[in-house]
Amino acid sequence: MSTRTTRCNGLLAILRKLRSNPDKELRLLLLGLDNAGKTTILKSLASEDITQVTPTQGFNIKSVQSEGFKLNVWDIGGARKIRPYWRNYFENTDVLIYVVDSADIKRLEETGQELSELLMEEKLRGVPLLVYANKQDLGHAVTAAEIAEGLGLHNIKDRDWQIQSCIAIEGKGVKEGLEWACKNIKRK
Ligand code: G3D
Ligand code: MG
Repeated sequence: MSTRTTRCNGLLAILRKLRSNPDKELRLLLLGLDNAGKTTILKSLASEDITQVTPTQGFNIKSVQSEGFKLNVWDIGGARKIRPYWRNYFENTDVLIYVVDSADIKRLEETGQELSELLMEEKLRGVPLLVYANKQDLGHAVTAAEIAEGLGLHNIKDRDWQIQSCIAIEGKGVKEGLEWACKNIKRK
């Protein structure tokens, strides 16, 4: 367990070091379909560093706070009627992190549809997009390039985007994605 903790703390430390403006809180949205791997990524980021996790009642939105950071996490897909509520969490987002289960080809179209709807949100306009092609350890996973193709990422012209393959359960690739994210946060 202790090696895991060390690595985890390392990730937050990287974020702290890389953010362009130490005085400004960094706001990240961590989204994707259920089962994509968001909670696993969140855990590897945060470990015991997290000061506050607030589940928002009825909406399953988790707000996680750590020194200088705020992460909002929820499962997208389904429950159309609660969607307007999400917009409250879009404000001032620095990076949108979108997690895809690369081994779940059946839901690739669904996750792509959800992503394109997010990208049309006015409040998320121009916000850099990091896509994690997660679960690369699974034999039937498709590559990050195939995920990018399936999601139509190459058609995105209104923001910076990046696809990063990762294995969240092993912590592989997570850091590389965050490094990209930090470099691409816009100074406001
Ligand atoms: P979510 O928060 O997006 O819904 P979770 O997703 O983080 O809860 O992960 C869903 C399941 O996928 C979990 O399995 C988790 O262990 C698994 N998972 C996450 N990342 C990876 C990965 O990189 N590789 C593999 N093989 N599995 C992964 P359980 O069985 O706990 O539901
Ligand atoms: Mg979860």
